[in-house]
This record gives sequence, structure tokens and C-alpha cells, in this order.
Amino acid sequence: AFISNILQNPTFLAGGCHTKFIDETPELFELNEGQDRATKMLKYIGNIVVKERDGHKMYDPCRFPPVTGNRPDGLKQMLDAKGPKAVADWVLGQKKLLICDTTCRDAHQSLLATRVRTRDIVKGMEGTSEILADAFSLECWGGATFDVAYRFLHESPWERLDLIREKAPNLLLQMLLRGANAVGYTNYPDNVIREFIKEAARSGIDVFRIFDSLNWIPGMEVAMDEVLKQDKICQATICYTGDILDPKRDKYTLDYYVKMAKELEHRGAHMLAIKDMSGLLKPYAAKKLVSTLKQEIGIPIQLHTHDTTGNQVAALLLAAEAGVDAVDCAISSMAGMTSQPSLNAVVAAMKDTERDTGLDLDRLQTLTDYWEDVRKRYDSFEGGLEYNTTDIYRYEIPGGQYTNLKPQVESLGLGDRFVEVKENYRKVNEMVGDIVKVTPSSKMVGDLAIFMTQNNLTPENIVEKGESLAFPDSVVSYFSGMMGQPAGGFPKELQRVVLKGKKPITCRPGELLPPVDFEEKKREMQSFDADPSWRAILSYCLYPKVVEDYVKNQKEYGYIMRLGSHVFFHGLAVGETNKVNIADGKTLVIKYLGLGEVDKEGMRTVSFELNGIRRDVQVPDEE
Ligand code: 3PY
Ligand code: ZN
Repeated sequence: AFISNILQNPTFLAGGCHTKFIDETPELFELNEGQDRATKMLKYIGNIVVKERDGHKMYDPCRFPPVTGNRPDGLKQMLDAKGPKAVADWVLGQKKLLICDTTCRDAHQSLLATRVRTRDIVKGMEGTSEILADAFSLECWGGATFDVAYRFLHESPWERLDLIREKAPNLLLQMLLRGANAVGYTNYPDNVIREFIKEAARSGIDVFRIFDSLNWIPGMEVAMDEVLKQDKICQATICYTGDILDPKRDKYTLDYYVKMAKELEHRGAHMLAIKDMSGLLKPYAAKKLVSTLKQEIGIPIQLHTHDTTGNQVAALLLAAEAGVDAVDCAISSMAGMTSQPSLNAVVAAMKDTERDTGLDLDRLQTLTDYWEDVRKRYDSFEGGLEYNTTDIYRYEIPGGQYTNLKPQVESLGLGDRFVEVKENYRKVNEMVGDIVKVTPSSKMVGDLAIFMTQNNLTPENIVEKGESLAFPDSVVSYFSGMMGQPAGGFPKELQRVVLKGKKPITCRPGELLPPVDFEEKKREMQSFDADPSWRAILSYCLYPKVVEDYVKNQKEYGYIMRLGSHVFFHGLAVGETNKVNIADGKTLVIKYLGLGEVDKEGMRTVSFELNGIRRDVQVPDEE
């Protein structure tokens, strides 16, 4: 094959074959690339079918939202032409209730362990861009989607963003940024935050929702500044906790939120987000909070909540009455419970009122159908709430964490003590000073709650018993001040016990972290990636191990992003055929024939037909 490649090479044919010809013509070696890619893919599927055995059912194809080709320019064009202030002014001048669709980010983060793959997002995106043309934005990036894409889906979040941007050129794309924690769980050096934002802006993010997990404004400062510099929409956030209607809860009062909102406006935010990550903002509290904020600040307000209690369509409607400018919802087949309230329900409720959203319920149904079908591919990640619960008012656990906590607790063998863990979550919140709980502070509270359960600790004995215990990293980080400063400060006794002599900081962690030397990071990466892209370097700064594993996985299995999701997660049923478009115009027809015996080395043969020709691959057996 190599010889015939040489014979067909234009340089060779033109008589240009000199001694360096082979060295200078690397494509000669690429003849097998197609085959190689196919083998890698078969290996990937082989591994999955061995793991899954034949428990897999075939799936019907998805119903796709129709694409009409009618897609007028939208807010994206307004932002590009006139800048963020013009968009914010336009929003303020609107009567209609504007909608942000979170289906492609928070909804699946909260319902399906963040597992929705790029392929499923992108396949419905052209239809989405038409049907949601009158929405405010599409939240489709950031939060946990960044590392989960690399870690569990073996795909690049940057490529996801490119593809969404291409298919939805009219929509504002929105991301969730955890302030100085970017899309991670720890504070990063300032130059990493700035370069990450620059690259995200260049790649198509228009609206940056920036929050700090303790509502500590210095933790948002660098990110806000960089978004403003990039001329994108800076949506600064107040995270909502407690209950402003309850006179006994006197830490997070209406006044606390108003002060914070004013400060964010003063620092140049184009919009304010109220982020109710746990769904604690009861309907009448929403009305009170929004109507007060509308009087106190002049920038548009967008409300984000989770429908864990079942109360939150009502919260959005009362917020709409109180003048909220935009609300976050998810397509109904991906809404409810720990996810956002139903977009379809809100659209229907507002129809023929003075704040009609302008969205069409019948067309939305096609998106609902699409996501209903997509969701079936992710059934192994279901397992969250089966019914709404008002327990959340007691525990104050964020939507995404609530769905994760149970499997996490079960995996530690504490499944029968889940209620105790939740009670400890509540107690820990009190012990650490009644704090805002959202990534990463919520993870710290969860880690400490589990730790208390495992070690039979109570608020009464933790100070005494804790002297001899090594606390989880997140807890040490919190008490060191590396997550920022909580309102009201740290409880001193517990801080002393956790830190064991280490001195906490009170400044912005970014002031102490030395800037990252990107050239050095690049050299470091070359041990596993010969020529890392700028984006890969940035990702590596956030998640070194995860990115290294991702690159290695790609070498092993190739570009598996193009596999259909049911095949990606469950492989094929015996006799099932699947077409995979491995490169534009190149299609593999893969039929799964079945498993062979295990050999002495513990390898199992998996048989396929590839484009009609029998192909076997060997994969390690797992039982
Ligand atoms: C995240 O930080 O990922 C969140 O969704 C917090 O609510
Ligand atoms: Zn959320």
C-alpha cells in the first residue's frame, strides 16, 4: 500500500523523487488513516459492548426540529454592531418577557449528570436557532459542561462551542462562569481567567454570567473586568440563598441583595442575574425581590431558578409581573424537578398578555419532541428526583448537586444514611457560618457533610474530635480563604481545627497566585501532545490531568464524537447496524455481529462487519 501510494504521488509522477522525498511527504503514510480510524472506533464500540453485554436496546431515530431556512438577524447581530450597552437598553425597552433557554447547559447538568453530547446539541441547533429566534439567549456553555465534555464524553468543549456558533449565528450564546474559579472548582491565577475569557469571547460567547460562590464581589472582579474589556455582555450575579420572607433569617435579607446588586451595577455590569441555584426563591419572594431591585437599579434583570419544589413556574410569573426582564427556562422535556421550569409552560402562561414572549408554542413542541427522543439515549444518567420536594427549603442543596449527591453517597457505601448526609449538609451550613452554597462552596459543604457522616461527627464534637482528623481538601481550601471570604467571616474555632496552624488569607487568592507561564505549560504538555493548540493549553491550565487523559483517549479511540449517542454509551445490539460519518463525506457502516470467547490473555474477540467486510477486534474482557 505504501508503495502504491508512492507510485500515485504527484511529485513522484512528475519525476521529483529525490532522497528526501519520503521524509518530506508525510501523507504517504496516511493511506491507512481511514482504516486506522475505523479500527479505533471498532475498538471503542468493542469495549462498550463487552462492558454492557447485550443489555442494550435499539433506539428509534430522533424526530428533528424542522429547518425552514427563515432565520432573520437577531440580538447577536445587534451586539456585534452596537455593543453590549445597546443590547441592554433594548432589553429594558422590551415589553415582552425574554427567555433564556438553558436546555443545552444547566438542564442536562441538573437532570443527566451533564452528559449531553455535542452531537445531540448540534443536531437540533439549526431548528433551535429559528424557533428561538425571539428568545434572549441560549445558555449552552460553561458550568460543569466544560470538564465533563473532556472527562466523560471525550470531546472538546471548544469544538462544541464552534459548532453551536456556526448553527445558531443569530442567537446570543450565554455561558456560566464561576468568577475566579472559571469553569473549575478552585481559584486560578488572574492571567488564566483573563485569557480564558478572551478565548471564550473570540469563540462566540456573548453573555457571560459571572458569579462568586460566596457572593464575594472581589472574586468576580477580574472576570467582570475582562468581559467588559472584550465588549461582551457582562451579566453579574447575585446568588440567592435563605428566605427574604422569613423574618427569622436575618443574614441574607432584601437589603443584603439590594446592596450587592447596586455594587455590581456600579462596577459596570450590563445586566444583573438573580441566580437561585437551589430553587429557594419562593414565588412571593421573587415578586418582592424583583420589584425592589427594579426600583433600585437601572440595568436589566434576568432570573434563574430550579424547579425542585414545583413552585418555580409561579416564581417566574410573579417575577414577570414585578418587571423582571428575562427568565431562564428549559424545553419542557428537559425541564422541571432539579432543572429549570418549563419554557413551554411559561410561554403558554404569558400568551396573549402584555408580556407575551413572542415564542410559538406549536413550534416549541418540535423542540420538545426532539429533546424527548434525545433524552432516551441518556437514560442511564437519570435517577434524580421522581417528584417535586419542598425538602429543599430545609437543605438548600443546589439542583445539580442534589442529583449527584445520592449516587456519590451510595458509591461511598453510605446509601442507607442519605437522610443523615442531607441533615449534615444543613448542619454544616450552620457550622461554617450560613453561607451561599453553589459550586464550589456547595461541594465543600457536601464534602464536609459526608465526612461528618463517615466519622460520626456532630457540630458538638467536631472541634474536639477534629484536632486529629485531616479534613477534605475543599474544606481546607474554604477555611484558608482560597474560595474567598464568606459574609460575616469564618467561625474561628472550626477554622483553627481545620487549618492546624496554617494561616488563612483575607485577600483575593488571585493576588497571591503567580501568573501562569503559558510557554512552560506548552512544553509540559508536549510529553503527551506534540503540538498543543492554544485552547488545549488553556484547558490544561484549568484541568491538567483531565486534558492529558483526553488526548490519550483520542489517540486510542480517535474521533468518537461522531458516534451516535446510543452507540457511544451502550454500543450496539447484536445484529444492529449503525452508520457513522467519520469525516465529511466518509461513512462507515458498522454492523455488530457478536462476542467471541475470551483467550488466555483475557482478551475477547468482538466481531463486526465494516462496510460489508468482516472485522474482528480484540478488547480486554470485563465481567
Ligand atoms: C455551576 O456552577 O455549574 C452551576 O450550575 C451552579 O449553579
Ligand atoms: Zn442553575
